[in-house]
Amino acid sequence: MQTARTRIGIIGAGPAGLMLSHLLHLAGIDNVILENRSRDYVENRIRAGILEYEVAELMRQTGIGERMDSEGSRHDGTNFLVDGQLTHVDFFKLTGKHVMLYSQHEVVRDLIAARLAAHGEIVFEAADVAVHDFASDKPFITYKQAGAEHRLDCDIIAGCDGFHGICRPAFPDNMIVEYDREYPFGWLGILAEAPPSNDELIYASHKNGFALLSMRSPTISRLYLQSAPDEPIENWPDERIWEELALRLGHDGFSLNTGKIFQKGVTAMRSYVAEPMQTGRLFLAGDAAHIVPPTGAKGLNSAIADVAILARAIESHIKRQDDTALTNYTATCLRRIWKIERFSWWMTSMMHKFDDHTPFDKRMQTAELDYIMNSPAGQVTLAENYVGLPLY
Ligand code: RFL
Ligand code: PHB
Repeated sequence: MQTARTRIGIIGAGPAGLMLSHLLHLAGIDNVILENRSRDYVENRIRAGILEYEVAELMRQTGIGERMDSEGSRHDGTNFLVDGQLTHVDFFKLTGKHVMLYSQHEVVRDLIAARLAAHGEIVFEAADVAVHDFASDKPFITYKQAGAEHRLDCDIIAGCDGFHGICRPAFPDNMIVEYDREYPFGWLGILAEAPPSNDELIYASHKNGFALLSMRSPTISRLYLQSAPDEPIENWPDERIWEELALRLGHDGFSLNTGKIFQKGVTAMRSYVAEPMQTGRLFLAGDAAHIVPPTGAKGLNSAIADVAILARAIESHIKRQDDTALTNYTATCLRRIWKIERFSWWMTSMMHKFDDHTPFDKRMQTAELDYIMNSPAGQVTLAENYVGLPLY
């Protein structure tokens, strides 16, 4: 067994683990990341696209915003298409803030590059990662790499290992209360070699179901269609996808650019929160503790918000021997998280087709959309949440 020591052992090199490592490094706190996948895998995992205003600002302020500002694009608003009627919601006018369109895997690449340039340690392809003795003040992590067994001693373990990780299941039996909702639909997402058909996103509510037009670059479109949650991908040959996108996104003056589809996948939709997010010296952050349906574009952003809070709390513990913020970590995060859960659930409920809706439910949904799209107060509510609530 090879042994090593660090202050903070971080499990997972997704946005949460990498940003935590970066923030701790800037605060002068030694840390190591253990990731079970390869660097190539995490740098090419296609997921989110929208960064909230304060998340983008955090990237700029911590020296990793350069590529985001040159290769990403600033979006001052977004569009909602409801039964063929287009409404533009101007975030900048309503809130003074914008969002950035910049792929999650680019954020991951920037963070990995920054950590490695600063001689940070990321152990990729770490197998059988397990957490131990976190009820004491001497926790440790064991893992295997290239056949050799390792032990990493630390002061604190950060479980940034996503929804299917090992940290949440390591909590004592019956300690975690789970709040969960599964939606009766999924999103079929594609990447296509097609110039975006619009300069800003279009969220569409159509009688056939939801659709979303997004993009990754001037030549790549990212598009989504509401589908069954367990839809076999064979049910969706390319022609059917383009036909349905053209139908659901269609409106006056719009024409859908098509092209070669080079990535296709179905994502199930759920809302989930685990409480508490900490036990002893083990702290969860990001998808390890909570999941949202992607309609509000919040998953990546709330992972970053958690670790911004956790990094400050760890700094106060290590530099000032003040444990107040660490003790309050769950409560501080959950106040924000439940608002994000509410917004994501609300956007999902408002924009999707529900097969079990009664005629009354359907009219409630229509009235809500009509109100939000046509009331300045309704639009401010939407815009304020979409650009992001304050990080702290
Ligand atoms: P991640 O990104 O899942 O990273 C967890 C990392 O932990 C590793 N891991 C382990 N490592 C060691 N040992 C183990 N036993 C391990 N088990 C797991 C994993 O390999 C991985 O590298 O979680 P994190 O960091 O909390 O980040 C969360 C975000 O990835 C997620 O919330 C977003 O992608 C969600 N999401 C969106 N979020 C947004 O903010 N805006 C969006 O526009 C948006 N769109 C989306 C999305 C997610 C989607 N999918 C596919 C789920 C669109 C889609 C389609
Ligand atoms: C994306 O570009 O992948 C994207 C954008 C907005 C969302 C979800 C996903 O709400």
